Amino acid sequence: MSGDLYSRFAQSFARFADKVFVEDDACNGAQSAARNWTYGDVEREAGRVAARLCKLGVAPGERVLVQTDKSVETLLLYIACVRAGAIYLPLNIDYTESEIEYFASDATPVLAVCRAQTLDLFRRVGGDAMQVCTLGDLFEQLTDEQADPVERQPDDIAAILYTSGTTGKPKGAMLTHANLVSNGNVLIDFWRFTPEDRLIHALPIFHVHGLFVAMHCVLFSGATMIFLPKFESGTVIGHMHNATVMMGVPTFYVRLLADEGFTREAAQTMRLFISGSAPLSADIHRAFEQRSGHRVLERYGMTETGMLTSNPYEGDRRAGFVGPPLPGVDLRIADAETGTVLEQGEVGIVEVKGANIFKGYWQMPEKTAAEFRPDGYFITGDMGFIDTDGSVQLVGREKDLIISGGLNVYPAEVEALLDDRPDVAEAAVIGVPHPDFGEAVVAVVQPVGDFDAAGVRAALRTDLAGFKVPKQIITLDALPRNTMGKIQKKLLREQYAGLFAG
Ligand code: MLC
Ligand code: AMP
Repeated sequence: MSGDLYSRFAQSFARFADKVFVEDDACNGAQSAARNWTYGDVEREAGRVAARLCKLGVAPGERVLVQTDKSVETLLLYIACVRAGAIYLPLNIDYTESEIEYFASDATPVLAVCRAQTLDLFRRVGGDAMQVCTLGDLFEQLTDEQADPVERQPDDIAAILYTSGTTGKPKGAMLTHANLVSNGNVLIDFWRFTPEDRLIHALPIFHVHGLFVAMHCVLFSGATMIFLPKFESGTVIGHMHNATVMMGVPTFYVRLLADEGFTREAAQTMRLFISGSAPLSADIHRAFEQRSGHRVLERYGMTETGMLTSNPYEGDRRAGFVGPPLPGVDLRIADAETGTVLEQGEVGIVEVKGANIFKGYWQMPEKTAAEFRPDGYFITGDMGFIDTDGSVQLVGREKDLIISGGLNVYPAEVEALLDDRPDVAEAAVIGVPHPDFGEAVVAVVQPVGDFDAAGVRAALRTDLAGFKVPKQIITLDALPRNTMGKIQKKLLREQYAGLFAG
């Protein structure tokens, strides 16, 4: 049997044909009304969508750019792309014209599928080589024709997910069929997924967490997914009595705790709460256990690597630790500068190797080479150590990166826009603790002349997705510098650590 991703999906389609795969809440104004989709329904619909993709000229290995709302149709489009052997390229719906323009020109997709309100924008940025249609139109044009699954090699690319960089433009992480199949298989085994599971899916589906970790765990194991348009604590709690697993970013857990409807009784049928994408504070971990009786299972991963470590299913789930490496993952700690492998207990950069590690960055061989050691280990940019029990603790990041509500913001991107402005002499963008988002983006600027912080935030919003726009802009007469003339961000982070406290 082929080792490609669709073949893995097809195993579930065959085994669980009459079982419900997706319970769609559909309160997001998507095309479909609320309904249940069996595995058989999803296979059949994906076959029709794949046939439409072929008619539109999408050939194996070509990119399909997708910026659509969370809906079952978007999920079907993903599965159809995999079936047609195309490369799926999802974008955050919050991305602006300039951001989309970059992705379209870098990835050269043959087809973009978008929302009605951005159709003109996509047509503008796409040029002649890219066909554009809305998700609604795509589904209206379906016929009864089915496309046969296209066989792909394990090393072929199944998806490209863009991640920003500390310098320069976002990079497209090429994820292969083997990457996604191997990580999914490991996770269903490690987290004990069965067809009886019912997962609350409240994450976006344009990131690794919602699209691959959550969705593949359900699809690979024959489980059922309660598909919600977004995280809203009341809705999630309302579904909990009928669910067994939830995956979320730490903000989900903070918001559940802030809702008094979240009680031990509400979580009675749940067997597992999983957190990742950003650090879950030990305080939240403990408060969650006290309230619900459940110890959250924290895991660690990246777009480029899929899931790397996990606290144990059985055994001690340690607050503040991300657990030992998952089966099949080699993880070591090295000196960030020299690459020398460090001893157990020493803090250094986390490096990883395994079948789940991506193939490289799309059309960026130099950047790819720079992020791998000669012996094949990928340099994550996260700092941490391995404890005596083999569990990893992350203590910081070597990369200048802010993670806000599970979304990555690279200060360099925001600083470049601020520095370009005539009313800004210089800017430093930092992450400061935030009770809801974990970290919040804050800009500290040295202004020139009249400075209107609200106006600057509004102007930034035209170029940046909302989550990247600083929650606050602070003005200073001069930014603190070290003797080398470098802005002391550490000092600024300390100085403004209490900005959102209380
Ligand atoms: C939205 N906003 C945010 C934000 N999300 N600001 C900072 N950080 C965020 N994460 C802004 C919006 O632009 C808007 O600003 C305002 O906050 C309210 O928007 P909203 O849409 O109502 O927000 P909300 O629905 O509350 O969303 C917050 C959230 C969401 C935390 C539920 O961001 C979310 O689902 N995050 C999960 C992201 C995720 O899946 N990460 C996984 C990456 S994969 P304004 O100014 O317009 O009002 C990965 C690998 C791994 O990291 O290991 O998993
Ligand atoms: P992304 O590029 O969006 O995939 O984000 C990956 C980054 O998220 C990692 O490099 C880590 O810095 C961070 N991350 C993911 N999971 C965790 C976790 N459990 N604890 C701390 N940081 C995490």
